[in-house]
Amino acid sequence: MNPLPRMLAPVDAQPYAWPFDGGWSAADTALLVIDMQVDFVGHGGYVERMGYELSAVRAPIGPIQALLARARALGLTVIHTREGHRPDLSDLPANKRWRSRQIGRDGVGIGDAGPCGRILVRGEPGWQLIPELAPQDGEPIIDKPGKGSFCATDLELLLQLRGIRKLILTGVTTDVCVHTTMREANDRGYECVIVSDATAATDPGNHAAALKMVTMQGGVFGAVASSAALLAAMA
Ligand code: C5J
Repeated sequence: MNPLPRMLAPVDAQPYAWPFDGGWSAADTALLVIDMQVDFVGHGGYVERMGYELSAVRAPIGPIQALLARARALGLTVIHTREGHRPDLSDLPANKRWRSRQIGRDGVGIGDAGPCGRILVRGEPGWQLIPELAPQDGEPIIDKPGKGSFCATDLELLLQLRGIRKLILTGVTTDVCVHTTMREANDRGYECVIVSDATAATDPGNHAAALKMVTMQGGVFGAVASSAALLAAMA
């Protein structure tokens, strides 16, 4: 018989100590690392081509590394996601494509060629996860065509089969893919905590607003905690 998993301490979070019922463990919790791809945080990638400063979106790399090390040591499920499309773009909705071409210097958008290959196309250099946060053997990678990690993927099935009910959210961008995933997860009944310094947006104001939104209405989408608070609870 497997020994019972060690219960971890509640996390100092806002607007309530996470999780609300006090207990979490390596057996019922997964660490999600969302879209830490060259196109979002690397030189020559999609975000840089749109004209954004990379320092904001690269800031979570260190905190995510620290969380990954601790989560792996404790045996938590670690799941990585990648936003991207089939090379024939048959899973790229027209609305997503044309809007992505409106910003940036030259009208180049998702599916078009850039310095890191075709933007957000599976298999291209820009679509790869950054080496600093490379998945370890056995860690699932979810390939998603949308902003949310549950849309048109098998993420929910993987979580259900592992008995996971709680999610720690990290990655980029706070206001787009991380928030969409958190909202999707919350509607499916998962207990979520978003890590304030292990997430980032292209616009720091949007990052702050996205975190604030989580805390309204008593924690309408879950809770917000720092990586230090999570690491303390996992010590
Ligand atoms: C965006 C993402 N921002 N991963 N994708 O288009 O947040």
